[in-house]
Amino acid sequence: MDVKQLPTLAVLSDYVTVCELDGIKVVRVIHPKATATISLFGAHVLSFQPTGKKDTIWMSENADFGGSKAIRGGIPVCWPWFGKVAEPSHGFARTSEWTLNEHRENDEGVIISLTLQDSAETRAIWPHAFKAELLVEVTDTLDVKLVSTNTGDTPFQLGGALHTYLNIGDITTTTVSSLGNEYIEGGVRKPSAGNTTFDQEVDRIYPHADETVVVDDPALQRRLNVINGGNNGVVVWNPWKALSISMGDMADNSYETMVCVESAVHDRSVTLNAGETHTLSTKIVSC
Ligand code: TA6
Repeated sequence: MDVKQLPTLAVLSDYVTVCELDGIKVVRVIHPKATATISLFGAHVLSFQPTGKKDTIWMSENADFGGSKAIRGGIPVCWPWFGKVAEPSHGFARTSEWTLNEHRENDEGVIISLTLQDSAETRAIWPHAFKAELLVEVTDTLDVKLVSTNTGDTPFQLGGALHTYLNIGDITTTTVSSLGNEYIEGGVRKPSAGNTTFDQEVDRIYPHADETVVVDDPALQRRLNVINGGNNGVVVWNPWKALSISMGDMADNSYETMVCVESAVHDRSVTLNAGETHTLSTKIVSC
């Protein structure tokens, strides 16, 4: 996506504008350190490119930006749960309209804050009072923090994921490592050597991954360090060929250039008492 070509709706500062992309509003950051776009629909980071380097984030060429369906690619905010444990799958945050709360900037970069609060619509799906804030720091690295607060007076259980789609040169030569000695696949725990390569669909939760997970991508001649916090697992996903073909919003061969490395609370195991806050984070460093 050429972010510079998107039609401008409002200029907020030297580095930040609001633009239009099909049916959605997008915060666009063009800063000497990096460019990025973040959709208000879903608080979804759509793109991030450090200056002089290749795109860090993968976006499907067939992604739907109509504003009713979750966007394929970028960093979907799966919240307040991860996966299919309830409806909708991966929670309602990624298909909700968020509010642009604040933007701050200096020579080092830009911070964008987006918020979502409970409403009649969210309470019909999940009967809790909350505030969620997504803080996106755009500098020569991308730092995303999802801050969840219980604004009600009864506890709730929380899960979720920052479901990052990383842009890679070739899945068949990519290695993801520092993943710990075990993974969960289809509900079954299996031993792990701590790294994985790809020659078929991979959809795994690594509950003992290191804080920094490493993605080696010889085809693009780079390494991505993914530094996670507030999580109890790292999800690694590549849909491979058959699943890509079955998904209308992915091109048939697009699995070849993406891998998801997700900072996740995979099992709704965070208890948030009244007034408490939890932060889930991921930071991506391109080396
Ligand atoms: O994070 C991996 C996963 O949960 C997979 O099981 C796969 O279905 C993927 O997310 C995408 O989910 P989505 O609902 O966006 O199609």
